[in-house]
Amino acid sequence: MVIARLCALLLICVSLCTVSAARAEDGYRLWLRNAPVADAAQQRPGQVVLVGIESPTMILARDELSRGLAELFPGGATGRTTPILLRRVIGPQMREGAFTIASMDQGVAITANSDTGLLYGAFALLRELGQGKALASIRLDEAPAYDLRMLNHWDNPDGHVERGYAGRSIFDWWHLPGHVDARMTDYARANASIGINGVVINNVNARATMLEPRYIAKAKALADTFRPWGIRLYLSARFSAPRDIGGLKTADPLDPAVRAWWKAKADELYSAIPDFGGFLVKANSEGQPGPQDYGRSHANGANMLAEAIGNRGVVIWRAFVYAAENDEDRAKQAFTEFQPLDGKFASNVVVQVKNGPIDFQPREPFHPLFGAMPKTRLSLELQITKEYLGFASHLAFLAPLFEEVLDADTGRSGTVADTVSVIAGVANTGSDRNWTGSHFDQANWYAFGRLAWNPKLPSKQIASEWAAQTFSRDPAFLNAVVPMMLASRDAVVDYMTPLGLAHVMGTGHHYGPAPWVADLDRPEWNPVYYHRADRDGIGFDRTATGSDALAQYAPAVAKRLLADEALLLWFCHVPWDHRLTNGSTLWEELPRRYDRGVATVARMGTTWAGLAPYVDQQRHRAVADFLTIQADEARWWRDASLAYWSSVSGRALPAGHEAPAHPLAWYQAQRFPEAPGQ
Ligand code: BDP
Repeated sequence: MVIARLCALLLICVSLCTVSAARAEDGYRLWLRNAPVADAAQQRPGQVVLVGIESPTMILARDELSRGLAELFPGGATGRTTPILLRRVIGPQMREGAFTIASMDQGVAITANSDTGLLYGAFALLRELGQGKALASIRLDEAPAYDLRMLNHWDNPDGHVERGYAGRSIFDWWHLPGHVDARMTDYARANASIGINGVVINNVNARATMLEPRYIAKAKALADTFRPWGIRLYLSARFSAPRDIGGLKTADPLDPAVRAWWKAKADELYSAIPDFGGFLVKANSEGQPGPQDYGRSHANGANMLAEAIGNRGVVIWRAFVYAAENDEDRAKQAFTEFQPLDGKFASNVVVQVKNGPIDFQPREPFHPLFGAMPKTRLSLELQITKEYLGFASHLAFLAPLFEEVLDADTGRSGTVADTVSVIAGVANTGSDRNWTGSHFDQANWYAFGRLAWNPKLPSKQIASEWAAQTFSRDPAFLNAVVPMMLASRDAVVDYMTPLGLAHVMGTGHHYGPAPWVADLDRPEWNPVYYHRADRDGIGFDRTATGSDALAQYAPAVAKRLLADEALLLWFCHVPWDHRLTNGSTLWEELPRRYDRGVATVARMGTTWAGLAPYVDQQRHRAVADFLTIQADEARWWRDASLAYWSSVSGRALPAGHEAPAHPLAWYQAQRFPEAPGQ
């Protein structure tokens, strides 16, 4: 009887354990799962030994490594083991964060001349082992390509995340600073594991509240948590803060009282957060206040803040500007405004430029400012959150998009990657258990960090690293999932904005197709502004016969861009019968592209279904559900777009393409006031 009871108890325990093991695979651990390495023949890592003076960061590196190794090799360090040395050396000048990993007589040594170098080295070793590589074979010699690799959060103090598709803000503003959620440490750890070393914690559409003492105390609590992980905190600053919260009558950057106010504010910040990174500013853009409200230039505004910050940090000034009363092609305005200011910015100002000249579209040419401001430090701003690529439910691996812009030859001073000194990504994190709203969007956070560390990493390697650590390192799994990821962004381009189309998303929320919208106040808010489709043709003429935005690029580059059919309708207005290089007319090719996008998504669904044996049920199911949503929505995009192009061109769909499921009016009647992220 007693034995039977004991057995029953044991059974309950075992089943509880199994349930909790299954529950643990909810995505919270991101790519840091350290799933056990199967190969018992592997040389096992032994104890982790610190060589050098212990610092909080070095202790984190050691603990991280010890814990990670114990997870990867759960059998414990029995038999012959290899010690891991974390060696802090005084060595040749290396970029902060650089490290090497090599086998030595005493063991495998991670060597660096900075604390963060050791931390990054520790994570790198776990990353390599996590992909199933043998300890003895791991040799790395790495240095980050850029000093500043940062996330920009568009999080508001009320917890809402602008363009956030993963729940509420991860920052628990209300309970800070009294309570710092443990999640803040996990967040910092995840960032450190991929080399991110700066975070802007609030929205570029900033509230001045963030600069009030009450919020500075909250920011300080976060900065203290992030610091040992090598992460500095930055704030988005509202330009009118001296008026909004400072009691001044003006925010004119040349006014001595305004300058004194910012200087005092910077001092207040530095006394709370000694390593405060600096300000990020969106000025005179989309209704935000700025120096032009006082007839001053962007350089006047940026330099005033740069003076307040001094050599303690930087001012990151965004070039994302387009003005209400300006009828110049929106794609040209940032260049027109900023290029003449080259050489006029203080040395601690960084001008932050979005990857393309419009706004984070599925495909854009690179921004012409890259390479055109040689005397100014530039930051490349990428959007990790998928505002224009189907939110969290569409699987789109963004490394190929990021790679495309980083590798673009500016024709002036190398590639885009060569011309920038900072990389920033608009974060996709939120309060959802899996951090990013969908499991595959974790890959975009990961890819961003890896590319900011090394812009030359191929997308394929990044996909493989991520998938191996996040799901399974089985080659059969990787051989299927990596190509699926690599094709996913092009699929979105195909079913949303093929052949250079842009900004045809639903008004405000940017969810779903709405190329027909033509009734918004400002011309450039309307999709019709971007595609200019009518009975005769489609596309935005940005050649010399049109807005001549092409002339903002180096001549050889302009020629190349013009010849690129993937950007045809971005640069040219062409007749529907325009012949493409493959011999088809544009009208024949358009439906083919939409169909191709829809078909790729369907294949992704099939591929994923076949991968069930490699992935825990919970995550497999979640991804499968989203792929079904994506398949429906890809079809919706295709149908709505084709129905509309058909109506403006007055042409029937070419033979061989299925008719849209509904008449155009049905698509036009859809409303989504509750769509997230607005
Ligand atoms: C646009 C977003 C808007 C942002 C803006 C920006 O729709 O929410 O505030 O970019 O980058 O794409 O400032």
